[in-house]
Amino acid sequence: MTPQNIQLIGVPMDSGKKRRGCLMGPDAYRTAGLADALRSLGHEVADMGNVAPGLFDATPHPHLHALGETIAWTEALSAASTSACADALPIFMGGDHALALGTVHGAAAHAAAQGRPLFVLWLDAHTDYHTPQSTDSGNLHGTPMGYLTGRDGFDGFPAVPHPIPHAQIAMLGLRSVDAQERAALEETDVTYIDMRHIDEHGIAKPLSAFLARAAKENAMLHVSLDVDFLDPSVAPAVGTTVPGGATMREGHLVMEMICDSGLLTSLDLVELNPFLDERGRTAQAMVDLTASAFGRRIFDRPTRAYS
Ligand code: 6HN
Ligand code: MN
Ligand code: MN
Ligand code: MN
Repeated sequence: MTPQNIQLIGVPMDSGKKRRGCLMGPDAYRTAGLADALRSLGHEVADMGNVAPGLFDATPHPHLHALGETIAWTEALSAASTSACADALPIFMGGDHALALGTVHGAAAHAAAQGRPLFVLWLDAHTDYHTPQSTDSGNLHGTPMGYLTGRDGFDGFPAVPHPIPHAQIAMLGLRSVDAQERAALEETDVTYIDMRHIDEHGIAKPLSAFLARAAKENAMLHVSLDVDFLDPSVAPAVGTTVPGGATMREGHLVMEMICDSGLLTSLDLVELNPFLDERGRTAQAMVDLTASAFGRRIFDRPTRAYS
């Protein structure tokens, strides 16, 4: 992989759900050595410190958890993402998945200014396609895909002038989809690849088709990696564990293929809750996956054909 200019941006955002702990995520990635892992692969890496939200109205909403704080984060992150995308390849060290409300919003503005489409790869057990009206939990980390595709109902949030067309989105690793999300998504041409599909066909085929489509359109690619994409047996440090997830090798293969595509322009690492970790193993797993996306290889040349 050609050397990249990477900015690490800490996002200690914890407002997207009630259970606390994701605010410790950025420091867990720093402690696990993310910057040095990327430098050892030949990249230039700058740790830009943490983003903070502006002042916000903390009046409780009857249904939505921490609405005012989440809106303030979205505004701050959108601006931070647009400017980081102009200078470098940003890695947003979360923080919960509500941070994608802002990071993808900002990346979409940057892509639009470049006249290029933005493709989004959502690696998650969940689709996160709720609106503030459809969510049962009131946890806004379940809504970024709904917001970014331009669904109605996000009053108070920044307008979405560049909604991501569903055809430019792939969701991979799905195994926990609420009824309202399923009904809405089935009306769209989003690419959803659930665990059953992965079991039957493998993870490589549907992913390479999506990446080929992005390459053909000269797209920018935002990847949003939720810890719960992985099976909880290898990544326990997440509040929303769902059994039956991707193996560590499936995770690496996805990241290696992203690297080979040369398409990656921004990355979120989300939902790590260090309070729930076991001796840092989940933080380490996320660092290792990130390294695979930036060129870490078992061997540099492919295995020779047998016989
Ligand atoms: N995540 N669908 C559930 C909800 O509360 O709306 C779970 C959301 C999980 C959020 O994956 O970042
Ligand atoms: Mn998620
Ligand atoms: Mn999830
Ligand atoms: Mn829900």
